[in-house]
Amino acid sequence: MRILAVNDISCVGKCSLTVALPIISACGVTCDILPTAILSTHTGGFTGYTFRDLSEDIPAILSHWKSLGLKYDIIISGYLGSIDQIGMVKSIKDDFLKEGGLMIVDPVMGDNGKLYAHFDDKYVEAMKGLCRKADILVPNLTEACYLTGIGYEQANGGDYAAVLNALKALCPRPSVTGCDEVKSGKSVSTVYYTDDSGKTKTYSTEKIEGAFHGAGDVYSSALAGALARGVQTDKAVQLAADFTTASIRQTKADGTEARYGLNSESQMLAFLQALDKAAKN
Ligand code: PXL
Repeated sequence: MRILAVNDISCVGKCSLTVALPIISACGVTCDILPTAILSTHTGGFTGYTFRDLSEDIPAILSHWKSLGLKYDIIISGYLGSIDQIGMVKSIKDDFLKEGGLMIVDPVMGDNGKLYAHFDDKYVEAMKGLCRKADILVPNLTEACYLTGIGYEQANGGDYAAVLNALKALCPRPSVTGCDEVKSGKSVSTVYYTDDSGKTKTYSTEKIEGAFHGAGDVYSSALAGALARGVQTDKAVQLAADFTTASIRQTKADGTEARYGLNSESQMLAFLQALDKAAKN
């Protein structure tokens, strides 16, 4: 099994490739990387960060890879620095995904109802085009709202199944993470997802108060690693959600500033043991 992770390198503030590479590799799966940009920190909660867009390097990297005949079982895309890069990822799927392979798109654009710095409505429109090429879509609630045109205030605490259904216009197997079941009075955070037969399902974990940066990256990386190990979607979602929640709990217990990312390292062994039990290969 070979995965390609297309995402940025934020040198500090664990997210993107500094999360995807260790988690996917620890799952026992080869993880090649295509960095989209290099930043001194990610853009959420820091000011004065550096940002080097790597778009100019990507065509030469890809043509070298073509000469090597590289093909991937899974391609997972995350933070893309520009609309041009969205176009590049679409052709990366066409050129490098094996027949029958999985394209996982994490449409990284925002959180807590707002777009991240550098993104606007034009970017959202372009991202919809990439989502149409995804086999599996893993937005958080904010991103799902931007992709469907459903207002965040309306969706938050409301009918999450409706948001998931609206995403099906873009991709056959969408999911939505970070759905807080506030109105039902339960203190849980739920993933709404589509199982292998196309049915809508949910999986809930303890809701831990606070906004934790990089949680989406931990979730999507663990999900990709578990799917690569042959785990069915239901179990892969559970493993990824449990690992993410355990990492958030650890971060809160450590008192680490949320912008520095999740302390998932100490939760990795338990995740891998659970994965090993569930995995077929
Ligand atoms: O984790 C999402 C993310 C990834 N990469 C960069 C970001 C963010 C969120 O702010 O800024 C560069």
